[in-house]
Amino acid sequence: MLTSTRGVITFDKKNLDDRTLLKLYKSMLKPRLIEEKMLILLRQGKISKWFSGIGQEAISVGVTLALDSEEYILPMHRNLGVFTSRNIPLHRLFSQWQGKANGFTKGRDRSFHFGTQEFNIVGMISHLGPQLGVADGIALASLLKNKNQVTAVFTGEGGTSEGDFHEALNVASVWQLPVLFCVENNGYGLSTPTSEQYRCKDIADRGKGYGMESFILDGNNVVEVYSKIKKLAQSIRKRPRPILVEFKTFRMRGHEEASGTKYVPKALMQEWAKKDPVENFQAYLINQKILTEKQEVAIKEGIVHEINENLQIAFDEAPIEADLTTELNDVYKPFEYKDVSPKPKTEELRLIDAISLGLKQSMQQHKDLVIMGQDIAEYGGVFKITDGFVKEFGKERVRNTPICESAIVEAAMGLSIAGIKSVVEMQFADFVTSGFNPVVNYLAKSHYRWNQEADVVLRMPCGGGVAAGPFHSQTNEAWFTKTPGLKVVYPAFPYDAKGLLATAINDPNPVLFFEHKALYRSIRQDVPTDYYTLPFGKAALLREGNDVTVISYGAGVHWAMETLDNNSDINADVIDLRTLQPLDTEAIYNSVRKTGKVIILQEDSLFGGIASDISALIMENCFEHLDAPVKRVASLETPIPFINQLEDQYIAKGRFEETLKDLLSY
Ligand SMILES: Cc1ncc(C[n+]2csc(CCOP(=O)(O)OP(=O)(O)O)c2C)c(N)n1
Ligand SMILES: [Mg+2]
Repeated sequence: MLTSTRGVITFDKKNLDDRTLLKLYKSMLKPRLIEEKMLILLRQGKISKWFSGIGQEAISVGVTLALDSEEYILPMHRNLGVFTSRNIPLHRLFSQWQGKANGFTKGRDRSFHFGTQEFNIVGMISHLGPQLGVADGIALASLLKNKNQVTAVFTGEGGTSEGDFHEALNVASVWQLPVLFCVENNGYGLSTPTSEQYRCKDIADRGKGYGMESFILDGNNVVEVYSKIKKLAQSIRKRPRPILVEFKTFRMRGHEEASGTKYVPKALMQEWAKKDPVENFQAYLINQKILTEKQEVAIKEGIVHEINENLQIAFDEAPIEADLTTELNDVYKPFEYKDVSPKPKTEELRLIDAISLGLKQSMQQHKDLVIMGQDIAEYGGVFKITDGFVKEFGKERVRNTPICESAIVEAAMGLSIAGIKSVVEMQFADFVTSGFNPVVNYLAKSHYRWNQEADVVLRMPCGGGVAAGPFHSQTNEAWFTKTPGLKVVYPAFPYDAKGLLATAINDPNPVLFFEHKALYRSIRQDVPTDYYTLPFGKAALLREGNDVTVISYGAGVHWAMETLDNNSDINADVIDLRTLQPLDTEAIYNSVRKTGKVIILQEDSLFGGIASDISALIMENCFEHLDAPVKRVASLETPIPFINQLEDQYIAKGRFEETLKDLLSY
């Protein structure tokens, strides 16, 4: 109902000209009218779900128009106005919501869960908070490339309770990143009112708590939003730093349309209805004679026409056909492996030195590669892998991080969005749990969802045998091998580690690179001194024999070799997998078809580990060649204990020899 001429919001247009004011108005009207149409289509069963931003348009529109179009915006589910203000052709939005090919996700993700580099928009994932850290990464890229750009990221007040919010604010503040944190406080998070969400007066206060400036704006006043954000953005471009803005507003409809608003007090709804951002601004423009009733009708008709025309295009578009090859091919970004052969000159290196040298040479190869991690700069990392790196590459590229695993993984994603490769050192692989969500949901799914690579390597110092207890000894590769979209590398030797790390960094996909702590200083090998690469998905056949196939990776490879050294009568093929995803199934099958017996040795506890999947694959693909059941040897189904005698009992190593002999006597 856009006919009222009396408003309750006071607009102070300051030096804004009429053209700008009209643009603000039209830009708010468009998402409003699209939404009104969507509500009709929803009732007709033509779209499946709708998250309404009615009543909050001034925020999306004001912020978007205040920024330059090359500046990234990371919107939420109520920010249709961000998309329309960036002038995305409407039929593409409609196709997106109908799961069609002209959308942005090939039908793979719904509603506003998409990004588009073409329009510098990075949409949310359902988990709400992660994009706050992603914004940090994009802003860091802006800083490193001296672009003087602002990155704006949105969250609801509900999302501010998530750890991601706090980590992202902290990192942005410590690193003085040019991020505009936009909190839309609309009174509710699903059915939860603010009184049950947080206990400070204003969320803006939280910005202060993290050492950044913060402001409170009337989120229903588009002139206030636009003018203030424009000023803040200019200021941030000049002097990069994060700023938090809390927009006071209200959610006028249900969380999503099906869930209703029964729990919202009527009086509150009525009070906020009077503050409708579109109606109030329209009344103001008409009162000020900036907009005539006739113009208003024409503007509205124009937008309705555009909506209908574009809807028709989207409805006419053929539905997506499920194509298996396309689906499987899009999980990873295609990567053309470039072989750099090792040169003859070698030096004897421990595993730790090989990784350190490999990382250093990749820093030299990729001039903008950034590494991030706790204590990795001057201190050199807890294992000293990055010792001396700051001196050679500087603190901009070798970044100490606060203890914020989530935000740092997210920041790495943001760097990738902005075209910068990164390596993140988990201090211990165990601590990846604190950044688990962005790894398995953001990095892993990004290319499949919207064609955006996550060019990130996570270094994972892992493994037992070091008497370090349940939280410094785990080997948690199975959490990641089961997640499509991630690659998993697990070398057992210095030579492999160096070449595979180079490839992991060259590969634009997210790679988890496992480094066994017990091997760091115990395994030595002659390693080519210069830079070289090794391919993923190629296992190493370490020994050849016809009695049995032994399959392992990481420390397990060394346990198996030791056992075979002590049993020279056993002739075994020994396969070191080297990478678990991709997995060299050909090497496995070829060997099993030859020997007919196979034992898989894994350091992790048994159930759900990769040994189980390898066993299943062998059963399915080599059944006729098997002379005995496939054997798995793994650690106990307990957490990994601290004291040596318990750890020795826990670890698979002690059970390998006996099981191998059982198998051979089958
Ligand atoms: C990690 C996570 N927990 C819960 C949800 C379910 N959920 C989706 S939106 C939402 C409410 C969000 O509230 P707020 O951040 O205030 O945004 P608003 O919907 O009010 O715009 C909830 C609980 C989710 N998507 N992700
Ligand atoms: Mg909310």
